[in-house]
Amino acid sequence: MISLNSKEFLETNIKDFIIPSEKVAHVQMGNSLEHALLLLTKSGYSSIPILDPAFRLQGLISSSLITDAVLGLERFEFEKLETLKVEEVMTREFPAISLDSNFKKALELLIDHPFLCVISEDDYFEGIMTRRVMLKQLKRNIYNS
Ligand code: 2BA
Repeated sequence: MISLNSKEFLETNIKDFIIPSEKVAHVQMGNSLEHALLLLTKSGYSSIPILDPAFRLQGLISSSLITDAVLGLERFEFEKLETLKVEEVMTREFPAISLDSNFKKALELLIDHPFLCVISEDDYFEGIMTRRVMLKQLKRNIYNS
């Protein structure tokens, strides 16, 4: 049966639907690109958060940012993987939402971003809201299943 209570759905708080920080693969400030690439490769994720020692969100690092950073004029300069740090290559251009956000805000941002970082007022990293979780909830709401 198809049912869609879009108002209620869009007003739902994201809090109960995030992947909590302890389950999110991440790297620390000061880690080398080699370490980040290893984690990205082994986890299978294409982009992951960078946190400082106080667990505050600082940026995102992805495999493509890393390969671009070590790309020289004629070849990949893989030796740079050891010397470059994640903070030299990370992006700060991504949206972050708070635990108070609702599905409407998350849905709009998830159109252009595969996941959203969820942070507290003092930038403490709470976890991520993924496209997969959003689509699952949307399907559930549409089909009532
Ligand atoms: P991607 O790594 O590009 O992954 C795209 C989709 O592929 C994921 O969508 C998921 O459905 C699947 N996938 C990729 N790697 C997976 C794995 N190791 N295990 C299970 N499924 C995997 P979403 O689940 O919506 O995730 C969206 C993005 O959120 C991912 O993009 C990744 O950048 C990030 N992400 C998701 N879960 C994460 C976690 N536990 N730690 C760190 N980053 C995570």
